[in-house]
Amino acid sequence: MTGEALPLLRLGTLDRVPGRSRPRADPRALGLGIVHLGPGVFHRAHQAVFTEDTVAATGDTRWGITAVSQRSAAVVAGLRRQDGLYTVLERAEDVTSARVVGVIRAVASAAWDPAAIVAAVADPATTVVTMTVTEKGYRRDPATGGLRLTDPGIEADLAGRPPLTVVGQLARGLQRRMQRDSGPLTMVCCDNLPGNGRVLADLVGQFLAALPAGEGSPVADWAGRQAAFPVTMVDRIAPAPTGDDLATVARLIGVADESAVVTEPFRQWVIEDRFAGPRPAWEAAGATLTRDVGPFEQAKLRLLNGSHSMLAYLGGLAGYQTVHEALRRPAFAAAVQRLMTDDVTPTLQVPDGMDVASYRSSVLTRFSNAALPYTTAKVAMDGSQKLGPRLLGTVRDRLATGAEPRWAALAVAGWMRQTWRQTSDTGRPLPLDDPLAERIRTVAGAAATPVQAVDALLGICDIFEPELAESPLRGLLVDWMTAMDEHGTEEATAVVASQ
Ligand code: CS2
Repeated sequence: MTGEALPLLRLGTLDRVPGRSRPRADPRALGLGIVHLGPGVFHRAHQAVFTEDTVAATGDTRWGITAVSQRSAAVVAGLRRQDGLYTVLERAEDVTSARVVGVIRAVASAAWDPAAIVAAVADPATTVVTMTVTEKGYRRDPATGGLRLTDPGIEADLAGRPPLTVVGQLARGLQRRMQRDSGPLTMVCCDNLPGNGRVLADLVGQFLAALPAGEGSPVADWAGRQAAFPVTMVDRIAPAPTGDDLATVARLIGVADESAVVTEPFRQWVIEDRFAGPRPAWEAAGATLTRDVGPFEQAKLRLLNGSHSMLAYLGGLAGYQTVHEALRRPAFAAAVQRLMTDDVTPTLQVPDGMDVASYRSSVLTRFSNAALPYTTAKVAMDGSQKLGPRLLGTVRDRLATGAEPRWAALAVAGWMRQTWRQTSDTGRPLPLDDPLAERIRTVAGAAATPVQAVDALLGICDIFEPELAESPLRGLLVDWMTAMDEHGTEEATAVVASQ
C-alpha cells in the first residue's frame, strides 16, 4: 500500500470495490423490516449476512436492518460514517475472502435516543426484532432466571423513562405497537442461553406484569395474540478484528473500512418456526427452520461453547493468549475431547440428522483455525453468566445418572482458579471481567487454600444452586483445584488426561 490514505467505504465509494465483493442486494432498495439490538461483530458476521443472502436469493427487499447499539458509541459512529456498509472478512487457514454487506440501513443509539428505539420497534414496517446483547444484557436474576426487578435500569424503565434496557425496549415497543395497531411482531433472541426465546418471553412478561395492572395487562393480552419469541441456535466464530484484519480488508476491497468484521467460513442458524407475522425467508440463505430447536441448541452450547470456555480457562491459566494455541497443547486437547465425549455426549438429546462424532471433530477443527485467533480472555469473560448454560447443565445431568462429571468439573475448576488467583501460572494478569466481579472478588479474596476457594465460590448461589454445592461436584472441584495448585494447570490436566 502507498502512504496515501484510502477513501472510506461508503455508498459513494462502492464503485471502487471489486464487483465480486460488493453487496449482494442493492442497499438503496431496502425497506426497514428488522430492528436489531446489539450490532456487535457477531451480528454483523451472522444474522446480517444471512439476511443479505436472503434478500439476494428471494428478491424480497423489505428486510433492511435498523441497527441499535445499546452502549457502544464507536459502533454507531463507525457504521454511520460508512452509510451502514461494512466488510465481512472470512479467514480459513488456506483462503481469505472479503465481501461488503449493505443490509444495515439505519443506525441508532439506545443511550442517546431511547425514544427512537421504541418508535423503531413500534413501526408497522418492522415485523422482526433480532438481538445479540450477550448473556448479561437480559438483567436476569441468576438464581431464579427471572427478571431482576431490583436492577436500577429495570426499575427506571418500569417507572416510565424512555427505556434503556433491552427488556424495557421490547416491552415498551410492544405497548406502542398495541396503541398504534402496528400489527404482529416476532422477537428473535440470538444469545447463547438455553431456550433463549422462552427466556425472553418470560422476561418481557415479567416486565409487563410489574407495571400497574391497567397498564401492563392489556399489553400482555395483546402480546399473547400478536407477539412471538422463537428459540434459535446461532453459531459462527467472530473474534474482535485486529489491525492486520483491517489492513487485509483495505487491500482486498480497495477502500478503508473501520467497521469490518472477521470470521470463519462456517455459519449455522437454526430457528424455531414460530413467527407472529412476516419474516425474511432465512432458509433461502441456509438457515434451518424447525419445530424444535432445543436439541440443536443444547448440543451447541454444551459441546462448542462448553469446550470454548474450558480452553479459555485452562489455556489462560497456562499462559496461552488464544484458543488455538491452547488447543495445540496435548493435555488441553485431550481434556476437551474427554469433556465432549465422556461428559457432554451422554447428556444430549441428539438432533435429527446430526452426527455427534463429526460435530465434535468439526468443533476442534474450527477452534484450531490459526488464521482466526480468538483470545482466551474474551471467552473467559462473564463466567458467572456462561457457566450455567455451557457447563452446569452437563454437570447436573451427569450427576443425575450417578456419573462423575470429571471433565466438566475441570472446566469449572479452571474458572475458579482464574477468579481466585487472577494471574496465570506464568505470572500474567488475568483480570476478572464479569458483572458479578465485585462479589466474586470479595468471596474469593478471603480464601487462602484451594479448598477454601472452592467452598467460597460454590457458595455464590447466583451461580451454583445449593444442591450443586452439596453434590459430588464439590469433591471433583477440590481434587482439580488442589492438583492445579500443586502442579500447575497444564501438568495437572496432563496427568489425569493420560490415565
Ligand atoms: C464464545 C462464543 O466468546 C465466547 O464466549 O464461546 O462467542 C462463540 O464463539 C460463539 O458462540 C460461536 O458461535
